[in-house]
Amino acid sequence: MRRRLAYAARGVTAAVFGIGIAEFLGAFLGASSSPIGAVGRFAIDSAPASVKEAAIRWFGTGDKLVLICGVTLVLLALLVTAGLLCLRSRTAGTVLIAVLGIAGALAAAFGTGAGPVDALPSLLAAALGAGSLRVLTRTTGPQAAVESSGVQRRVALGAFTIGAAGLVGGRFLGDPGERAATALPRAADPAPPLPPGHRFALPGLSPFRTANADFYRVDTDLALPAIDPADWTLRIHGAVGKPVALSYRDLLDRPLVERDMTLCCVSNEVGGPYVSTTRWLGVPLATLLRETGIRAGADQLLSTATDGMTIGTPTGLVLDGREAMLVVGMNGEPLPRKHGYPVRMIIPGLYGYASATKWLTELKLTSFAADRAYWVRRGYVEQGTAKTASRIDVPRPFAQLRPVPVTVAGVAWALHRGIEAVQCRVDGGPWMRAELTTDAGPDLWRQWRWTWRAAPGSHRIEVRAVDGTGHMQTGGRAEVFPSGSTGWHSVLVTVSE
Ligand SMILES: Nc1nc2c(c(=O)[nH]1)N[C@H]1C(S)=C(S)[C@@H](COP(=O)(O)O)O[C@H]1N2
Ligand SMILES: [Mo]
Repeated sequence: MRRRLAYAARGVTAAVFGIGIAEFLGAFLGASSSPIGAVGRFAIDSAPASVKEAAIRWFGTGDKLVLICGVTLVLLALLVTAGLLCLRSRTAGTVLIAVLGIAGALAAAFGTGAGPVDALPSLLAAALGAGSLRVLTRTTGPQAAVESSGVQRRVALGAFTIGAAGLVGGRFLGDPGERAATALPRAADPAPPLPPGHRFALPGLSPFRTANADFYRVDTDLALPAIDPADWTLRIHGAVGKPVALSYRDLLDRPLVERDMTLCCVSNEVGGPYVSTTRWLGVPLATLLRETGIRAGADQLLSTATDGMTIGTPTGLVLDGREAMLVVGMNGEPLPRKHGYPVRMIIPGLYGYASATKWLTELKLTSFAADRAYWVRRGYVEQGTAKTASRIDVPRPFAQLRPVPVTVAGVAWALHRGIEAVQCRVDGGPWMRAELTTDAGPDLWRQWRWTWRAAPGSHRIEVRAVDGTGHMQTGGRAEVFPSGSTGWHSVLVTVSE
């Protein structure tokens, strides 16, 4: 038994040694070369849309942590197996470790946004892991004699320590922290003042403007891209008369506009949290695109990010007069890293997967027939128009209430169409008109509240909204895939004396 344990531990030690050194060196090559990150990334990119939705639904923004833990557990099991295999055949154990490393290298090389160089750390991990496993399990020759003397155990401990230090060091080096404080120019065209009465201040109700730290985050990245704005360029090419390359400075030198807008995610379930509102600062995108001379037939604006994400937006919508922007600032600060620093896109009216490219580097004028974006290849619809939605923030689900007038409140949004009315009902009764905050524009959500004379018992409160074009939010339930969820949000509460 002790011998088996020792061999299992050697399998793990050899791999920690190899992966640790590789992760450390990989930190100098960039995020996509991390062997563990590469396998995680591969899992994310190849998982069917349904699995991803389930992961988001069950784990929310913690889905990535769960993924990393899962990959690590599977890896540990395989390494223990490699160690145990060495009891029978050292060659078999070594081969297993090498095969794992090569699989990591393939995942790294072919991952979204990666290239052949990214395979190097995993190949190194394979070589170091396999080599050290052979040394650690040597039972003949000079090492065999000292096996019992503890020398080999010390060698193993040393290898483990070096590997662990590499892992920690690699993490540290690979993550440069929050972006450097860049002072952004003032907007030439500041956000119009929000009308009086544009918000309610109620405990539990989502604030009209979301703090940057609370703004929802959805992306496919395990490690946040780290981009130095000094090295950043945006290429605009494809079906244009005059391709251009712009630096961060070029963007900041243009007249900046500031607009308040709500953004939401196609993965948001009915009543879900993936919707937020902020004050965006950026460059008007339509003007910039027109300067390049867009050619006929370019019905898709395909944007690419450093993480390899591709997002396709209907060109016509970008140019139809809505406030499409290349964003550099959020709520009076430079964009935070997790929201796309240094530059992202925002186009009112569309879900994030069809408009809100973070860590943007490339804009290509093309057609929907010629190019398919990341989520479209995975079955989501090309035209990612955001659907009308409304949410009850208070009371919370399963709240215990007293039979007094209760304030029911929440938010409603229909991006770029605006909200005209919100209605509530209890236990399937008649719909009652909720009170709305003053309309601050069609690109923004509206808060609403309604006073309910709560009677004892268990009750279901429901909400629905009418958009600015007069269309009632549909009560028919639809799943997130392939074009966004629909249905009325409801909460169950209990009222007792
Ligand atoms: N580069 C990149 N941009 C991206 C994504 C991504 O995975 N990578 N996710 C998109 C999706 S699905 C949404 S909903 C929004 C979310 O933006 P946020 O995280 O700033 O809220 O970013 C979009 N832009
Ligand atoms: Mo999204």
